[in-house]
Amino acid sequence: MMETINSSEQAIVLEDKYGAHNYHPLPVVLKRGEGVFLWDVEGKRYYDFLSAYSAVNQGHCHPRILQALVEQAGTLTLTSRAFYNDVLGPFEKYITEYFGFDKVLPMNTGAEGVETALKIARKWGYEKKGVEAHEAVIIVAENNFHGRTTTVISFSNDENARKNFGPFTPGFVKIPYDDIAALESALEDKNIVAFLVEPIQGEAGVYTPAQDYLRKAADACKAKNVLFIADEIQTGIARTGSLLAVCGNCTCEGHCEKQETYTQPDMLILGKAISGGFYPVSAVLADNHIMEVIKPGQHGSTFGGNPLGAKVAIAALEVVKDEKLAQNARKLGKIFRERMQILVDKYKILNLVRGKGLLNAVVVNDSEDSSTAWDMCVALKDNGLLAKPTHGNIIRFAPPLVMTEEQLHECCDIIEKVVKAFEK
Ligand code: IF1
Repeated sequence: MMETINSSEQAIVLEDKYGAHNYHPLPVVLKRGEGVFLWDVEGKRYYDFLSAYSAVNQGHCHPRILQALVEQAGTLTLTSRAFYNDVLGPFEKYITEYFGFDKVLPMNTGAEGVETALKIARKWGYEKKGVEAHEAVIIVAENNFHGRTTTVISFSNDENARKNFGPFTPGFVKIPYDDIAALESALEDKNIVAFLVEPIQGEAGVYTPAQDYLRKAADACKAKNVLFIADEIQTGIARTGSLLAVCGNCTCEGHCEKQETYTQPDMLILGKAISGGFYPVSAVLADNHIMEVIKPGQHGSTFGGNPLGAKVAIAALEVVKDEKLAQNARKLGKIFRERMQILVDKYKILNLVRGKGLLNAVVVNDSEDSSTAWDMCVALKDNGLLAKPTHGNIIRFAPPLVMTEEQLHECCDIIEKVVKAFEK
């Protein structure tokens, strides 16, 4: 029988006693979510400015996605891929047309999506590019975050994510982010099969590259017959003010402005908000000449492509288009950065604001190891807004994309009140 939680403190004690200590959460215990709001056990309401790391772009408990979940959950949840089901095919058609690719390989977590893309890239390298067996190399960016599996942390440079988890997977080379010359130099190696990159480095602190970086990177890869892989697990699904942070020719019916500097990746990795925070769904999309290297029995997972996740993902993606979330993210993101820039200019405690759409961060004017950013987030919590630092002195601000302009201004007022209180 599950213990009934009557206080936040009680929940924290249980997690501390019975749960692995693999996180250091902000001291708040949430019980309910709706749209941009969260409520704690005591009934206090908060604005959510993390969106479960951009997995709840559509807002908490979106009714349309909930309905899809409930209907399918009462019909058929899981068959495994040993058999067909009547939802996966329609989902695969819907998502490949939605993003403009021939095929999709459905998985569950983001890290599984990244691992899947790495395996496809290596196999493509051996079977299509003619790279020597076991010699394939994949280029990644310094300060990347692509998940927490052993292979993925093998190419991380975050010591906290790597320490004592070795031995690590070989076959990766790191280059500076947003540096085309470094990429072109690395591409000289004939064993390179792919370049895996985040269009904006989220966990590193919301680093937005030069406007033409992704286009030039894709062109450099193409020139060397190397796959350009975009990890849009955090930046995708309208978060940065367009359907994808990297792709300009998605089939979104003008949902987002097509810009010259964007380009279609060879492989696209999606996760998080692809299912609106209801159910783990990830996906790797690619055209036939790449995806055809995967033959029956060579890759998969028990839940990958299950009818429940597929139905939820269709509803979650429909909401993005029907509610024009990319356009709202673009509009509100601009207002947010303008409001934050006023604070940066006015208060010494803030160094800068950066981001795209509603994926933004402010850099606090204190050392990386100071507790200032954390303390500010605790103060924000006390004032009804939930956000969390990424690294050290950087606070990420990423509300659900369904926020209204009025709500955004109210949140900016809360942030200003806290920043002012921390001004020395
Ligand atoms: C945690 C942040 C971290 C991701 C990108 C793959 C994955 C993620 C670009 C893996 C996941 C999550 C993981 C979560 C905190 C959060 C995160 F960047 F979003 F803030 F850690 F860096 N590619 N990001 O952002 O997807 O396997 O988690 O579904 O691990 O603490 P996942």
